[in-house]
Amino acid sequence: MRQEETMDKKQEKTMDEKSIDKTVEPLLKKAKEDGVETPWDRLESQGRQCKFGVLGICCKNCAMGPCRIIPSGERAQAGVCGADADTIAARNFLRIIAAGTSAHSDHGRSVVEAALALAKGDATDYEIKDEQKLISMAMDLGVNVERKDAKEILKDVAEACLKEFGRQEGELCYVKKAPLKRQEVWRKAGIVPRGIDREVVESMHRTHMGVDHDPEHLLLQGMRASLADGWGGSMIATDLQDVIFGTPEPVLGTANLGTLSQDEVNILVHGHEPLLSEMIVVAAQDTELLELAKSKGASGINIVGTCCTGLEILMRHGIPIAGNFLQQELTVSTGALEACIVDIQCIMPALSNAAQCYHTKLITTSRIAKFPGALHIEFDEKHALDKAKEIVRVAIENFPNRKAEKVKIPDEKMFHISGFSYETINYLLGGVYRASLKPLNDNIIGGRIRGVAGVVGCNNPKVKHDWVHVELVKELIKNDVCVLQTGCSAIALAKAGLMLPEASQFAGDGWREVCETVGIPPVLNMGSCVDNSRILIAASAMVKEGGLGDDISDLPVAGAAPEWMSEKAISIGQYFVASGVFTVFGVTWPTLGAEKTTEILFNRMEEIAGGKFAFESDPIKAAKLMIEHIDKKRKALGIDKARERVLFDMAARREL
Ligand code: BF8
Repeated sequence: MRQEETMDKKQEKTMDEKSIDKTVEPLLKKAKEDGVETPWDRLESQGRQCKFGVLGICCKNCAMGPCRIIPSGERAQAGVCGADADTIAARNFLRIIAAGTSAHSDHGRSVVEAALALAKGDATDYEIKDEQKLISMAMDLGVNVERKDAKEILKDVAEACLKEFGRQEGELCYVKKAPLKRQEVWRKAGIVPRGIDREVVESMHRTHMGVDHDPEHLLLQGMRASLADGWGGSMIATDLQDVIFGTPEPVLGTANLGTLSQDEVNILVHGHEPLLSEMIVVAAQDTELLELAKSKGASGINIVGTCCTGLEILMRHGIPIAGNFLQQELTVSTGALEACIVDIQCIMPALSNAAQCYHTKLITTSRIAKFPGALHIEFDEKHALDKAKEIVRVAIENFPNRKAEKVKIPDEKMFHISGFSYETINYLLGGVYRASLKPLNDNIIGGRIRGVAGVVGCNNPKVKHDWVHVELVKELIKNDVCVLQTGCSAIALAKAGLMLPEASQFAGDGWREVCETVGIPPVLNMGSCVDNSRILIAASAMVKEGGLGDDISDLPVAGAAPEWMSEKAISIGQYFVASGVFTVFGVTWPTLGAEKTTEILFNRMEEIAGGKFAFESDPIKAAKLMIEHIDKKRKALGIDKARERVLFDMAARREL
């Protein structure tokens, strides 16, 4: 369905149009009976949504407005200040990126602060789990490691990271992790980020009334701000989380609401930062708390996650993932949650009302995020485990309040293999001593693998929950495309069973042979949304490995966010595009009312940065766009000849 059709339609959906997840229908019915509203209900009660907002051509940046441009051209062609549709849409787009960048990067800053506290001996519940990664961070940040112990190095690394946020001039250190040619592209376009905070502040300044009005100039700043996210805040978050909590390795996990327990204390962790959830995992194994749970009639403590906080503890500990973004209120509606612990981002304000319909305690924990009606227990990294125990205790004490007649836990539970960090993929392909992406490149050149796609992002009740993700990914793997995933998209595919090695039966012959030989699933879960930085590093490593050009924009790769909803998704999409990757968005596109601005994003950006956006809401058509792009790049590399079909004998397998 095209954007114009979705825009003109009231958002009423039959149950079949709402989700492919079998837990959704029964729990939507239960939620209704219990008086809980869900995003699907609220979308319906919105009626027709604002046409100007959907097209990106309304402006409320000053009190002469709000202004809107009438697309038919009969009336207003400019806001009161004279800004036309293109200026308004470009300004709005830049503000979206600034918000997304700040969310990822402020998360990164919290991790840096915790790391600094650990290094100074003030956060004694954390430890350094990956010293090798710490050393490699030190190298990238120009930190001298000689004659220093790990904590001293961590202190200097954390302080160097803090400088990346406040840097006023020059370039972010991590820019140098990109291929040399990519760095030159950015320098030539004038979009190398200086400091993370500076790019966000400048974006807000430029979009204030009466400052920057040239759409291309505004969108160049959008690229710069987004690069401060992908190659700055997000990458710092991923790297330091790996240092403190360990770099993920393959782990067997379970997904969906069947992971909730009938007879244990159920605790849901939701949000993005793993600083507290890591400690909740530790607290749940505390003997005293387990005894307390038993004394309250529970057989144990069951931690489950949702969204990116859930992915963080899934990737490192195999903690079950109960669902993705659109399932958060449904998880509460099971009536089986003793506590829903939230930190930051992607948490529906409506959770507060949902929790009040049951015995569930909604517990907010972040200094910057409070919800009316929730219990606030503020997290503090200096007393991390004590805080986690306090929160788990509240959940346990709440167990006797669970009402059996209000509990409905669906059976759906799917196994999956997750934990594919960049380092792990390197190791799986090349072994301990020769860890490298060479086998990946060789198989792309040889044609068994057609290319690589990053499929990421959210859910959105405007489209059938999980369906767009699953259909898009199935089409890609069927066409021999290796799929890397993060965020709620990864959770969708885990629930659908595509993250098991046996799912390689759904892949084309070439990608299936490689998956079977290496023993990996055809769809690889790389983690949370800040972990999209792992995909940037993998793409850079593919370039450095050789044989596939000398820039990310030469690679046969593409990206997609088919069910996106958040500003962070646009920021991610923009840093992929600015890094040279063709990236397709579904659902809706926020500049379609502005022809010139859309033209810059969908075409001109390719001339500037080698990547561009596209909008396609149909998953099969989106997959075809990505495959066409991959084939175009294969042709440019001269590897588009008929792709060989070789049956592997043992010698060939050993070589691979
Ligand atoms: O950062 S995919 S709904 S949970 S924004 Fe949010 Fe979107 Fe899920 Fe994680 Ni990412």
